Order: sequence, then C-alpha cells, then structure tokens
Amino acid sequence: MKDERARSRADAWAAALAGLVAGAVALGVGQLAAGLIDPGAAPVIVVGDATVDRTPQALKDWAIRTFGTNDKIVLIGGIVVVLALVAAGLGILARRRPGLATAGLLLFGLVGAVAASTRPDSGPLDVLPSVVGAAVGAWALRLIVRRAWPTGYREPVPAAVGHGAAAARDGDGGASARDEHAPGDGAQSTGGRGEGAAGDGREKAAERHPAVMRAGGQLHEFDRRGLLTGVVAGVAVAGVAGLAGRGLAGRLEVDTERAKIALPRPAKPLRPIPAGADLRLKDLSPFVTPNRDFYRIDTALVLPQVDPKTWKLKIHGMVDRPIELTYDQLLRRPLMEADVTLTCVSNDVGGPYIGNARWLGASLADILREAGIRSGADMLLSTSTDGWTSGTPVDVAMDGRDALLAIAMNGEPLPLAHGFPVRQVVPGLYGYVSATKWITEIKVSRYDQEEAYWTERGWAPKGPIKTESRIDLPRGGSTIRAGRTQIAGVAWAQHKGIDAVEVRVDKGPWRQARLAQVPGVDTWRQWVVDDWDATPGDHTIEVRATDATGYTQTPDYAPVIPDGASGWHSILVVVK
Ligand SMILES: Nc1nc2c(c(=O)[nH]1)N[C@H]1C(S)=C(S)[C@@H](COP(=O)(O)O)O[C@H]1N2
Ligand SMILES: [Mo]
Repeated sequence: MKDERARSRADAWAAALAGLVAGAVALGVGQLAAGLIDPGAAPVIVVGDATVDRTPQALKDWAIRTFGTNDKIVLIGGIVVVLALVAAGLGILARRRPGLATAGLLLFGLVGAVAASTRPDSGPLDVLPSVVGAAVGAWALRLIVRRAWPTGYREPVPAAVGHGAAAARDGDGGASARDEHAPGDGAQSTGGRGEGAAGDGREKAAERHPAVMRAGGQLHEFDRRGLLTGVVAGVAVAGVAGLAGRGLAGRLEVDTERAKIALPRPAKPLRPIPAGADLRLKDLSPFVTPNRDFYRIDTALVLPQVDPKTWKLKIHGMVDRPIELTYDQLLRRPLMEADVTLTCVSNDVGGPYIGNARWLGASLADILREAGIRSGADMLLSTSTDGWTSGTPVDVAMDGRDALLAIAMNGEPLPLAHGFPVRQVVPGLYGYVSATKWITEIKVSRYDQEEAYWTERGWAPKGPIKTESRIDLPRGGSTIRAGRTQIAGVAWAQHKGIDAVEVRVDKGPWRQARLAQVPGVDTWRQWVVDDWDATPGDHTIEVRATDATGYTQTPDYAPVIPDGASGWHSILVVVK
C-alpha cells in the first residue's frame, strides 16, 4: 500500500512538472506575442499593472517601505510564484480532468486579457498575448500529459483493493501502458529513488511488493521517456519564444532615436555650478546626482517607449487657445536650464528618494500663457503615455519659478527611466504632484473636478516639499574609530532655500554645520560639522535644518502618507 502511495505521489510530481512546463510555454508564447504587438502587454506585466492599480494603499505603502525601489521585482516575482503554483495544480488536475485543466488555463488567459484591456494605454490587440499564450499553454499541457500517460491515467488503488482490480477497472489500458516500458527504464527509475544499485532495488521492491514487480518494476505510472521529451520540448519552446519576444520588444526601443538627438543650447545659459557646492567628501551624496544613480519612482512595470518623432503634447481644458506641441516645436522654443532637486513624497526621514540634476527645458508658464488659462482654473492635470496622472497647482506653476517641460537631465536627453522624451519639473513640489514623466497631455482644470493618481489613493491633492535634512556620514549603524570625525549630509527646502543646519550628539548642545554653496534656492545643500571628537562608546547623532523663511524642523515625526515625512534624522554609531 505504501507503494500505491509512493506511486501516486510520484505521478502527482510528474503531473505538476507537466503543468509548470505548460505554464512556462504560456508565458513564453505570451511574451513572443507581446514582442510583436506591445511589450507592455506581456501577460505577467499586464497582471502586474492591474495588481498595482488594485492593491490596497496600506499594502502598497508596506511594499515600498519594505522593498524600496525593488518593489517591482518583488511584485513580478510574486506573480510568477502564484502562476507557477496554479500551473502545477492544473497539471495535477489534467491527468484526470483534462477538460477542466484546459478551461482553467484559458480562464487565466482571460484574466490576463481583462487586465490588458483595462490598461489606460491599451490597444485592441493587447488582449492577444494573454489569450494566445494561454491557448498554446493549454495545448502544450494536453500534449505533455498524453505523452507521459500514453494510455490514460490510472487512478491509485485504495488500500483494500488489489492492484489487479485497479487495472481491471481501467480496462486493459493501464496494463498495456506498463508493458510498454523497457525493463531498463523501470530499473533506472528505481535506482534513481535511492534504493541502491538498479538490480538490487528491483529485487527488494519485488520481494516486498510483488504487485509492483508484476507491473514492470516501477514505482510510478507515467512514461518517463514521454514525460522527459515533453518537458524538454516545452522548456525549449518557452525559452525560445520568451527570448524572441524580448528581442522583438527591443526592436521598438527608442534608445536609438534618443542617441540621435542633438540638444539645443539654452537661450540664456545658467552659470556653472559653483565649485563650492560640492564638499567632495567620501560617502556624502554628490551635489549633482549622476543620471545612473538618480532614484526612480513610477508605476510603470515596463518603461514606456515614446518615439520623439510622433510625440505630442496636448494642452487643453480651461484655456482660451488649446495647443498641440511636437518635440521639434518644443526644441525650437527658447530653452532654459535649472538646478532642481526632485524629492519623492515616499521619502521617509533619512531616506534615499531624492536627487539633484541640472535640467534643460522650455518654460511651462510661457506655454500656458500662450494657451491662456481661464479664471477659476487651479489645477494642471498632466497625463503620461501610460495613463498616470498628476495634479499641479496652477499658481505654483505660474509664480515665476523654473517650472519646466524638461527634455534633458545633466547634459543628456532624458533617460528613458526619467521620462524621455519630455517630463515636467517644478521646483518645490513632490514628484507625485509635479514631475510627470512621458508627459503627453496637460488639462487645465480644477481640484474640485479632477483627482490625480495618488490623490485617488489617499495622498494629499497638493504636495509642497517639507524642509528636511539627512545625515550621510558617518553611516548610520557603522563602527568608526575614535578621534576627530566629520559629520556631513544634505538638507533641502526647495524654492525656499536652506539657511542653517545644526547637529547634536547624544542630545548635547546644537553645533552649527558649515554650509556648502548653492547655485540657487531650488536645490539641496550639503553641510558638514568638522570638529566632532568621537569618544569610544555608542553615540546618537541628530540633525535639523532651518529654511530661509525662518522655519526650523521640529522633532515631531510625520509618516510619508498623506503629504510627506518630517522629523529629525537620527543615527546611531559605535566608536571604538
Ligand atoms: N508617468 C509617471 N510620471 C511620474 C511618476 C509615475 O509613476 N509615472 N511618478 C512620480 C513620482 S512619485 C516621482 S517622485 C517622480 C520621480 O522621478 P524620477 O523617477 O525621475 O526620479 O516622478 C513622478 N513622475
Ligand atoms: Mo514620488
């Protein structure tokens, strides 16, 4: 009876494997179809997108807190694990109820198709990758099951009933299936199960379980060769289709277009960044964040590929003269440079979601003035190609600050991840209400008529950046040597400016930090305390900044939701 159980277990594993391979075929073929149609329509991606949009806010916050910018990878990984479990289950089902298993796979294709068609930027063909993938996967599952159980699946026998009875119940199918095995086949499998040399194992099995021996000496029912060839073929199809799909997706890359762009000169170039802006201390964030190190936050699982040749920005809504701008028209406008530090509202006290760049772009206010904003309008609802939206206060965009439709970042066309070809940059506002990447539309409207993406999800409609400061060195939690130690970091109060930074150790007196130079009020500011004499033991270091309005950070902690974190950054170091 133990063998019946072992047999059914071995068969279940084999079936689960068949299901897994069929699932891989479905995803691989789906990827290939997506490569031909739209890389964003790959089954895992559309399900991921739909999951992101429907995840409760609390869970999303937890994911961002826990996984940081790896949240996308974790999400995709989670979806793949769930799909794998379902596929394995459908494989087990497929032996007995092939029709149900097929239906199950097609149902999953349908889920993918629905997810694909509810994306804001979906085209009519976007349902195909999920549907075609699921159909081919279902077909693959039937094929593999038929190879592995060539004459049909034989139910394991209940304890009281003999082996022969089961075979009889199945008709001669079960028996002939077993007869097809070459003897060596059975022997190999027995040996593979760790029962010693093949011959020995078979003899032992025969001694203890004559019925199994009679059945050909194997402890499982499936055709090993059939299963193996099915699995190998399936994995090959999945791999080739998946890789081809990715290759085809790359064909659409706008990277080549981006490389061809010759950036125009600004109408009036900005002075170079003062040398004194960067204290050049090891471990201190550089004043200008290199593009490759710049934090990236967005809801896009696949980078939008926007061709600058077909890109258009539509400005409409409460305006006298709606405007449509092409990329060339935008480049021909007088361009300006601005040093602006972007900050994410999800940046917790001491967090990494902040970066500073020199941007090049056209004045947003100038363009809006040409369109003629009607009275009563207080919100710019901007939309990206992938349907994300942001609501920017009209008064902020129009008050004379360097609000930009940016085309370049630190001397090169915007990287794809940072909004190529055009994004908004508005100094002083968190990214979620101002920094729309891959922007294609600005609707001049009212806060009482429209809600932007994150506001619908519980975040504040307006998001001025809070005055904050961060200790970069020494590193929190590190062990350092006793003696003279530099404490340094960055502080920011965009569009106000930082006037002072103070540091205290172990709640002692506040020490004034030395401030680095800044090119203007829209960037962060480096600071350093040079004269801390670190004594052996554990020490707490705290920082607070004062902005140019005279406001000094308070120790009251506020979490990131709904309108940004505040509080003193505090670190612990061990001095030896
Ligand atoms: N299209 C689009 N633009 C977007 C977002 C997004 O999800 N989609 N996220 C915003 C947020 S929350 C921030 S903080 C900034 C981040 O810009 P970065 O990724 O270039 O650093 O982009 C903003 N622009
Ligand atoms: Mo953000």
